[in-house]
Amino acid sequence: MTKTPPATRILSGPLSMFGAKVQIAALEKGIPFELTMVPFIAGDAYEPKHPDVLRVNPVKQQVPVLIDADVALFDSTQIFEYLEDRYPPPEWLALWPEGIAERARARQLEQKADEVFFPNVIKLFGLQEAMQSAPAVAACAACARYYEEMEGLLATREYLAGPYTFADIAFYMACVFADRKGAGMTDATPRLLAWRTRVGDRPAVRAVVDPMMRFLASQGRGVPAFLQR
Ligand SMILES: N[C@@H](CCC(=O)N[C@@H](CS)C(=O)NCC(=O)O)C(=O)O
Repeated sequence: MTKTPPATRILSGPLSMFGAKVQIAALEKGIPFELTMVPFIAGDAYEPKHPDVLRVNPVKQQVPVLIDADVALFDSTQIFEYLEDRYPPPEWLALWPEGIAERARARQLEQKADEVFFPNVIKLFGLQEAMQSAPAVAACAACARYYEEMEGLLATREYLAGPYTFADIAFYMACVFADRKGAGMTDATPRLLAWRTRVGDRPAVRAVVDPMMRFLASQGRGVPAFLQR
């Protein structure tokens, strides 16, 4: 008997935090998908470029890429929007909250995780040998300030935007990479630490993050202490 391949394809990378976002969201929603991990070489580069990545994302040449029949998309945030439209609640798990204002706030938090918090972590990628340098110290301080801001949100709710949403997925993955690069959260933000455990214990999150950590370990690279199980 021939097996019908899932309609949806996701192209990600073994250490792609943006790809992991999409994988987690698809698993949370229970969407059947076929995963292609693009080649990864030492030096944190995805080479050679996969032909489908070049076709769908020719300028940026980045993962994740999602292909679903005649829809082909790049950018994790754009893919989140598509997944919620294509697999809407109540049949599929809602990953945006109900209510226009709540959804807008959740979208903003999702975007801030990628565009406000994560750029500090990207700076640290190139400063691993100079963590005492002024730019590294400034990037770590910016991460700490962002953690404090999220700690404030969690005073009144379990997840960043109320219910569990794409915003939590995005920020969780950004936090994993921040920790890897020396800007992890501390006891100064206990609610955020509890949030990290809450999100990290979700089966969909573990199903993506655990193999990623195994990959890191297989390469002799450090695994964040909170993910050493
Ligand atoms: N804004 C994009 C960022 C995607 C991105 O930076 N992808 C990285 C991997 S995490 C990549 O493919 N890098 C390979 C390269 O730039 O050559 C998104 O949200 O998907």
